[in-house]
Amino acid sequence: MKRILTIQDISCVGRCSLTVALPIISAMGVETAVLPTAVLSTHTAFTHFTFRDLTEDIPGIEKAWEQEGIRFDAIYSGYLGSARQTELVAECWERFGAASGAENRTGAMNGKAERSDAARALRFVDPAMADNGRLYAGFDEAFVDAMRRLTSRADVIVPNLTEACLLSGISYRESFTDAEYRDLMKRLADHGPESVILTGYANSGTDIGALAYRRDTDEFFSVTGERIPVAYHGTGDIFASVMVGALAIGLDLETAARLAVDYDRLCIQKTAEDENRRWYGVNFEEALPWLVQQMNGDVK
Ligand code: PXL
Repeated sequence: MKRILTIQDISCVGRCSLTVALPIISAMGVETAVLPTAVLSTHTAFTHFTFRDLTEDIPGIEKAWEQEGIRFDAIYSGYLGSARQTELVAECWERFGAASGAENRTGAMNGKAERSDAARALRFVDPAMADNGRLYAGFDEAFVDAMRRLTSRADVIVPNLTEACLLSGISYRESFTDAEYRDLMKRLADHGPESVILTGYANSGTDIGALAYRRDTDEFFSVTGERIPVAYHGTGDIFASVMVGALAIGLDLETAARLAVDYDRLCIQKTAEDENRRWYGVNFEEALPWLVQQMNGDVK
């Protein structure tokens, strides 16, 4: 069984970060280890919330894992609480993601279905820090710079449009032409990551999904579905979780993106149908049986 380490906060209520990544990646048949970076009462879009930074606990956890010889097949970071924590993610890549043989990575990034056991861990970064043209509460330019440094060393990054603009230095606007999207994606890949997957990509009035770019083949592809005209919090965390789970088991980039787009859409649909829905998060739980079914047959 593959093992992913996910590094992000635990927001006790609000269906995001670890409370989303754990159930989803586990349901995909992948062991999910966690490194919680902070404990919050809810995510930061609520009016009242507590935030306990766990940075001080991380070096001790790392040391104990090192003593145990623990290794991961993929290391996935999401929402991080400080610039220092971006450095700790890179440290985890070195300490728990090293190749068992020579430093090499084959497979998902080269479009092949298999990664050799000797490959180093997949470095997967969701630069969760902004949406709708604005940074989330508590982040500043220094954090954006730190996240840029981290993404430059990643294999795969999954920004939304606001994050992509912040990382590439392009000013945010709601719509881009196809040529502008391509320029944005290439700029991000030029900073380092092998693959860039832009979430919330809308190429027409009716469809929405993801736009992907692979630097090794200089190829773009998009994966979209019909847009459900609602906007819910937490869909980016769901997308990232499915993507990394799928890549960890060796699915190629396009299959992983298709699965993530379709699952996210189903979660949004279930939420829109729910008369008792809450204003935060999506009903990803009700869509889990579909995801498990895909893992048991259709996509493998
Ligand atoms: O969904 C991203 C996310 C994760 N964790 C926390 C957040 C947010 C977005 O607002 O506040 C704490």
